[in-house]
Amino acid sequence: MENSSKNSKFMLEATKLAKKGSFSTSPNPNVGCVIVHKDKIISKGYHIKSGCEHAEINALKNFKPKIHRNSKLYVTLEPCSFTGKTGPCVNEIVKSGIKKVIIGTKDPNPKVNGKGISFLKKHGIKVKTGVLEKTCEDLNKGFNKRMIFNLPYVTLKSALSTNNMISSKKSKWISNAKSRKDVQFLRASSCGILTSSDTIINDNPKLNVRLKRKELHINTKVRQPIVFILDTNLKIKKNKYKLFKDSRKKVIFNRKKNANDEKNNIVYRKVKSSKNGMNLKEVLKIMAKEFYINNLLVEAGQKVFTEFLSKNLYDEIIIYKSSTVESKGGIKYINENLLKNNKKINFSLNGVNFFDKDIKISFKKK
Ligand code: AOF
Ligand code: ZN
Repeated sequence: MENSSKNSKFMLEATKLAKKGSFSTSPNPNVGCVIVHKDKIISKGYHIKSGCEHAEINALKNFKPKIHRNSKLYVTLEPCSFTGKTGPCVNEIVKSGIKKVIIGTKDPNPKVNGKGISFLKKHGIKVKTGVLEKTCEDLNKGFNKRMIFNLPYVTLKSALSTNNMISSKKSKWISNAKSRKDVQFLRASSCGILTSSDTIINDNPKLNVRLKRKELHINTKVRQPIVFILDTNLKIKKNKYKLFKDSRKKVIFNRKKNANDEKNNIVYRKVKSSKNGMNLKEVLKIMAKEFYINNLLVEAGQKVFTEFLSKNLYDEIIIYKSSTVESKGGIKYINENLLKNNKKINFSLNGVNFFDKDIKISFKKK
């Protein structure tokens, strides 16, 4: 096999390992690593959780004998070169005696961003970068967006009837049980969920992850996304809604006060507002800066959905389209009047899945 296809093959194994962290690593990135000797994988590692060891360190530790200098280390993300919650991986790689490191993509964290690569080279290690680069980059869309733009990666999710309505008079649900189970996985891979006071008042959602560890194939505790609520005038009466029955963190964006209700784990965060409401970009910036949100899932109604589209603040749209028709009293998922002459809206089809009679359609911003 040629060197380049060998490199891709081993990097692919490393990406599979990285994916195992998808439900637990945030705010850190998903990273996988394999160590190869004489074209065989001799050790594997991946990053599980912030504060725990990085992928490379796990792979180095998982191999007990002295590593041969001709072994190669494949890692999906540039090894780090600074001390955060853990020490710099580059030091351990140099100490291991390995002389060749193959990297998927550069770490966009300004504290690394090429410094890891330079350090390895300075210490006589041959470095190859850009192997399966796009796949490795896609492992960390949220982390990358936060590091580069100080904003979270935003996914808008909605369940629609055939005639594009989001509320149902007939039943509590528009989409079927399989689609709703899929949403559970979306929630499990999100660091935060954004909703509005109107959605809470109308639907009384739980917005939590109800999957078990086994279903997510993880050994760590199931992560519950932080709930962010847009409640401009603080109109929600908390004791009325299911969401406030659990103890996970909630952040209420509003235009009246900054406060910390420690007993109930609620943060009130005042946001710049105009007569049109709170500044959504500001809301996203706060999420990234103060709450380290990489991936944000938006589960709200027409007003919020339309606002994200019109302000061009989304990255992905996921629609679960059911076969039901809402004839009376439904609400359209977007306000078309507000989007009519908006030239910024430009997305392309990203994928389609079927859940019995429901269709999941995802779009990406172009
Ligand atoms: C790696 N391998 O597996 C990961 C890396 O606070 P710390 O010490 O965990 O450092 C977090 C930063 O390290 C994170 O922001 C990112 O730049 C890098 N993550 N690096 O070499 C890994 N998870
Ligand atoms: Zn590291």
